[in-house]
Amino acid sequence: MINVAPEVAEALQAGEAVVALESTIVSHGLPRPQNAEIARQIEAAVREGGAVPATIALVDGVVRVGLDDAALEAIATRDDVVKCSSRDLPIAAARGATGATTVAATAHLAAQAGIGLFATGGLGGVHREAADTWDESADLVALARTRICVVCAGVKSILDIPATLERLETLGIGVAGYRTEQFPAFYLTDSGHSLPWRLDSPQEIADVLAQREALGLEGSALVIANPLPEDRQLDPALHERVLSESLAAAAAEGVRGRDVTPFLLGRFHEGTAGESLRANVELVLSNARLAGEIAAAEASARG
Ligand code: PSU
Ligand code: MN
Repeated sequence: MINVAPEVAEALQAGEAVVALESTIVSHGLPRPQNAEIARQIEAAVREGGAVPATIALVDGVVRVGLDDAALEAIATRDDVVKCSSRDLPIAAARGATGATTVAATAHLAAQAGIGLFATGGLGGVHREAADTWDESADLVALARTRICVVCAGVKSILDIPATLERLETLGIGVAGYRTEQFPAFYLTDSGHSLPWRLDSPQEIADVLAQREALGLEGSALVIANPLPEDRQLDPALHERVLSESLAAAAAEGVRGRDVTPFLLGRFHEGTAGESLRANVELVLSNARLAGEIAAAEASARG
């Protein structure tokens, strides 16, 4: 039921480096019409890192691991693309729907296909009103039970970051900063929260992944938090202003469930005159390249 693109299947067969990419960021996280071109740039960044990209999505009811140009274009432009978390996949597939996969769904499908590395922008997590709404992303529980290493710029700054860090700890999900002790906040370099571990090279991360297998802990994810350099982050004052306006708008309009994250990201793209988009693209490209490098380091260790 999972259709793996020939280039991806060959690389996996040969033990070569492969990196999974999610598609919700393309369909719901990035504005049109730039999203299709950015999706291609993300794939190119994985190749620069030394790996084969495998963007994952549901196309007309079939899970595709590795998209051709037509499928990527469909995800970026079609109006009937459903945001699919893990729980949505069987229903959407049975209906023949076209769906974009979130971090939760992509991590699951990547692991099913035998892919160990995954790059995205920012993970989902605990929302700021979670004490009242119980809104916590399914990304967290999915990562607690999936053999994957995900490279991201932390969790989205629209979230309750300290609560999310606590949940990552409770769920047994490893978190390490890449060349930093500070947890990034997506658009921002530093969330103000420190991390228990720092890793400084793709090789060091590959060593950790080998130990995860050796210790029988491969059933859970390792999160590599890769921040934007400080001079490339979104201006923190602008961030603060747009964030409070966006949260107020979401509350006023009664936005709920899976619409919350796309709504807030969309407000950012509109409210920062392109600055949040610039930062978002830069951080995703950086994560994709690093994930490619880690996958390549793992592949060369396999021989
Ligand atoms: N990171 C981005 N852009 C996005 C997302 C993450 O840079 O659009 C998406 C991911 O697919 C993530 C989802 O899994 O948002 C989280 O949504 P929710 O909070 O509804 O679980
Ligand atoms: Mn939610």
